[in-house]
Amino acid sequence: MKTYQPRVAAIHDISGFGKCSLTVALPILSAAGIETSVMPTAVLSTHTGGFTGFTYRDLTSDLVSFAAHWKSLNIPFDAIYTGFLGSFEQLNIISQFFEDFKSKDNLILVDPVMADHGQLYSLFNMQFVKGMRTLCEKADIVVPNITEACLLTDTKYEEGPYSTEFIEKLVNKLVEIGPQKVVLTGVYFDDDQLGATTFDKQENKVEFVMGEKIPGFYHGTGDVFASALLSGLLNNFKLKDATQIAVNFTTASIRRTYEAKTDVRFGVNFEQSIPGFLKDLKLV
Ligand code: PXL
Repeated sequence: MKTYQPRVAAIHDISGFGKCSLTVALPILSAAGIETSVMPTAVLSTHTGGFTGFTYRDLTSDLVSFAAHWKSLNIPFDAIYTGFLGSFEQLNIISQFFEDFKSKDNLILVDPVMADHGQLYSLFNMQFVKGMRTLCEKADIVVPNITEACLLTDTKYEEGPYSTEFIEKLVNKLVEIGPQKVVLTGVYFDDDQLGATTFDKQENKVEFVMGEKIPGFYHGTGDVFASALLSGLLNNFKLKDATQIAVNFTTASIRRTYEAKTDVRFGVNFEQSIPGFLKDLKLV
């Protein structure tokens, strides 16, 4: 029987409706056998992608007291996983959190949530992008989409299909920021397949991990993907294999949502893809 249980600090907002951030990260990591502590960065009634009139409660000041309390308890984390941050000031607070909770062999995963489809989310500006780049310097692994990668590396955004040259240049520029590993999402070279590109500085190797490309733009898929990727890594899969597991899980969740003709703002049906995900993780 496996007795060691990895523990993650998940630092994201909680959006009440529209499956993303903590309402996605928590169930996925838990299903993968990982103990998940949460530090909510903001509370919203829905995510900000396509809904109007959402409520927004910024929890910046709570982060400082959360971190101080956790520090006093000396809680060890196997990974620190950040996503949507609620304000510019949170970048500094999280950076300090990394300093306080970094250990010899834990993993800092930064998903630089701030943009998609060539556009910054409504709450962010270029000052935030600069701050996010500084935060990425401290990460072991970053998981941006193409828009975020372009913003972080001062690259002109392009619509796909992409050339391998464009993608390879982008992952090389991302690694220059500082992380040892990069997983770039939303990569496609034709209309049939979509997936991710991985780059590991130590192995100096770019890999392409593809799945089925399903029509439409689905909300929250970046969070589903990053949570599944981290689940794979903490279950001791290598970067490429963990990425394949995350691509399979995200693709299966999108396919169910597409078949059901669900409003794309409502998030994807990842819940009913969990059995296949656990098989891929060799947990069942
Ligand atoms: O899934 C990314 C995300 C997370 N949190 C909030 C968002 C978004 C994307 O729009 O609005 C609040």
